[in-house]
Amino acid sequence: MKPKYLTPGIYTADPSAHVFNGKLYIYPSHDIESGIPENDNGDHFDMRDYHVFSMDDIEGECTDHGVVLDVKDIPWSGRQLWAPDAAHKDGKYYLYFPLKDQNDIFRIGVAVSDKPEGPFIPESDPIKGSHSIDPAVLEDSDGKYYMYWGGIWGGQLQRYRNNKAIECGQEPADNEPALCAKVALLSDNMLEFAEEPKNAVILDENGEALKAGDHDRRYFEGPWMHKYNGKYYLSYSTGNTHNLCYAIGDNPYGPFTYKGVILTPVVGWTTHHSICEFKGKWYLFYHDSVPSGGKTWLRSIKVRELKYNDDGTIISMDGMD
Ligand code: FUB
Repeated sequence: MKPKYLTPGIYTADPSAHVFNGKLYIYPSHDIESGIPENDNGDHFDMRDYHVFSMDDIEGECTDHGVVLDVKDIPWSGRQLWAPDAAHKDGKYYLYFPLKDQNDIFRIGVAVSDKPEGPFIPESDPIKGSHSIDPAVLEDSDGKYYMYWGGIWGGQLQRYRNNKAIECGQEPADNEPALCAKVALLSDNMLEFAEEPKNAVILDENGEALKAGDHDRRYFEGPWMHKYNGKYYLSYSTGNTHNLCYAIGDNPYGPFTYKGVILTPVVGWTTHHSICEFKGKWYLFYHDSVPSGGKTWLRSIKVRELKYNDDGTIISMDGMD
């Protein structure tokens, strides 16, 4: 299939795709023209609500289920609803979302619904111990759920070491190990971390942790975890070098060994994705800024097929296609 835009008429980004009850659901950010000038802090991404979309068939219509959560209904809200994800357990659906609190610190919140298409009712507080952005939840084959998250610069990950806020708030020096995506087991009720978050370490071909100066390969933001043939694929954006990359591990915590680029840069600064199997084929959901004429903060979600080589590596794709 050719890459296809999914939501004409509404700007959407950061698509998290899942199959629930045989149907494909997409949980994206909802981009708006905020009027805030572009900066490295991402202030121009001042999103205020979420819509959910669904598809019966990948070639068919993408239905907009309307606003499912509004920033004004979140008790602890400050500003900026960034990239969400969703999970299903025991008949309930959980929408996980990054949002700045009233002190302008990104936390991760959760909202609950009886239906995959929402609406979602937010919890009164963010997840205890959460920080930074871009939650992505894996439902593992053994019934455990793991959250992956974290984003550098505007996503504030550089302000923490070992889950504690630090004074300097910089990325490590170029020759030091890079910052990592975080991973934590979720509690049985899906509303908390069941453990202290750990680093999802990415190793190079020599078994060394990727260095902070390795901007073409190091983790920046937008993690996604999927399983293929029993292996754990951690995929992510390299941020300022704009690649979507991946690394493979043997368990949900890693370490993960760097394997390559899934998608070369798209039009627009950010690149953010999810990977989902639907009706026997694998798909990459992502976004670019082509329909808005290149405006970084007005993105549009897309889908294209993703294919593996026989050895389990992913066939790299051109973001400009
Ligand atoms: O959409 C706002 C932010 O831009 C996301 O949280 C990042 O992953 C990047 O796509």
